[in-house]
Amino acid sequence: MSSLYHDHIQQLTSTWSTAMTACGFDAAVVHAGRTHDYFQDDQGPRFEPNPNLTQWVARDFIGQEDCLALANGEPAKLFCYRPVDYWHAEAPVPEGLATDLEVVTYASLNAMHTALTQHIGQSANCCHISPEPANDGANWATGSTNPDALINRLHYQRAFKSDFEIAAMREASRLGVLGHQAAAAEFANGGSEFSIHMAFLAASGQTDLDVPYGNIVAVNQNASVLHYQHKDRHVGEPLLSLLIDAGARSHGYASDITRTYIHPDTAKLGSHTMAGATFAELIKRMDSLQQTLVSQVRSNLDYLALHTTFHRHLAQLLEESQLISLSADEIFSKGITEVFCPHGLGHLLGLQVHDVGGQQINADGEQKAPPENYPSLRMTRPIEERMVFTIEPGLYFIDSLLAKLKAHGDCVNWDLINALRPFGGIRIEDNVLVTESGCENLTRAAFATL
Ligand SMILES: [Mn+2]
Repeated sequence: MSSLYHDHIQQLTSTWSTAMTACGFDAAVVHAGRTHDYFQDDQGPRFEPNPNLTQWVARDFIGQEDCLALANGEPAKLFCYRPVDYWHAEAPVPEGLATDLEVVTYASLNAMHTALTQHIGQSANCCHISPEPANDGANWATGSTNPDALINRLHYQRAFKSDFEIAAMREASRLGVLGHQAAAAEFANGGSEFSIHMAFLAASGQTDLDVPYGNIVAVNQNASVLHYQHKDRHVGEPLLSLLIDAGARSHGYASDITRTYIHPDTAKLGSHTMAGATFAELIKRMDSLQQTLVSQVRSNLDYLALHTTFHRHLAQLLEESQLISLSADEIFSKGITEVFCPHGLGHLLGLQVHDVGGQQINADGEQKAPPENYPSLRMTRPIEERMVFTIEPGLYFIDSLLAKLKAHGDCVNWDLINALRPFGGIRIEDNVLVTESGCENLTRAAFATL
């Protein structure tokens, strides 16, 4: 990992230099940001450092507000604020890393800013990238703050992963899959959303503060809520289905994985047996549909085209499963598939779970909005080598959206839809790396080896 990290730093140095030069800067100060307490409280949310800094140095190592990096054409120099602190333990240096950056620690912010100011003094035009307002009183904060031209270039480049980043994302996938396997076993065992969540955390080696996004652990009809956030302590009766969307992190890089299961006992439940068999079949069909879409991923393909292909396949599934008694072409052209899946096919993945730049079509910052009928699509730019993104088709029975189908009259099989509502919905989500010849499915590779 350390030689990959070395190469990553070399590439990052070059990418940042090119971007800074293009925008007329010869240096940039990157600020981790600060923690902010809750209203009238001395407690606050977890500290989430500026990802522009995390790209240089592993998130666990930053660990602390107010760290800074100076990028000026050489490997960034890291200024670490490490006050004498008997309340907290010092952030650990991640194994095999942090040797390629010059790291200097300071016990006081004043001393750190003085040293930084001296370094900046050698630059003619320095900007800074910080989550904090420009006028926060820090004496290093001179020049432009978060200049659009530079941020656009950096965000655009973030989509192309270095070998180090890919290795980190493979590890994040492995950890996430360990969690998913334990969660599936806990569900089969009759666990509640809460105990499934805890099983995921334990097996993936994470606390609730480590996960890249809040776990979605949705049993039965809760799976119809796209970002369902609760963790019910009670076991739903009867236990029918589980949709779990949960990931892990390695060196700050995320995995984002979703699986849907039917409970093995559903077949024994008189009233839900028929619908259970149909739902199990729909899961199988969605899983194979998802793999068909992944197999089409290659550079130069438009992600929007793949999203549209998904809706065509979904229309076919709605016809063949007799949920809608129209031809697949009619289902597609009437926009009926959007009722069953209102979210986009996927998004860029990296330091942030919905990583930046998905709708940015060039380094200058030009944006491509999603089409009107797919407003939630986060990824509109063409697919290119070294991108990592998700492919996550869904099929849900969402009451508020199903109500729109009333306008379509007789073609809707309400008996079947009503029987399937208690199962919530289906989402199958993998993380895909675009390669020279096609793509590599990081998630399925991890499932296959564990
Ligand atoms: Mn996702």
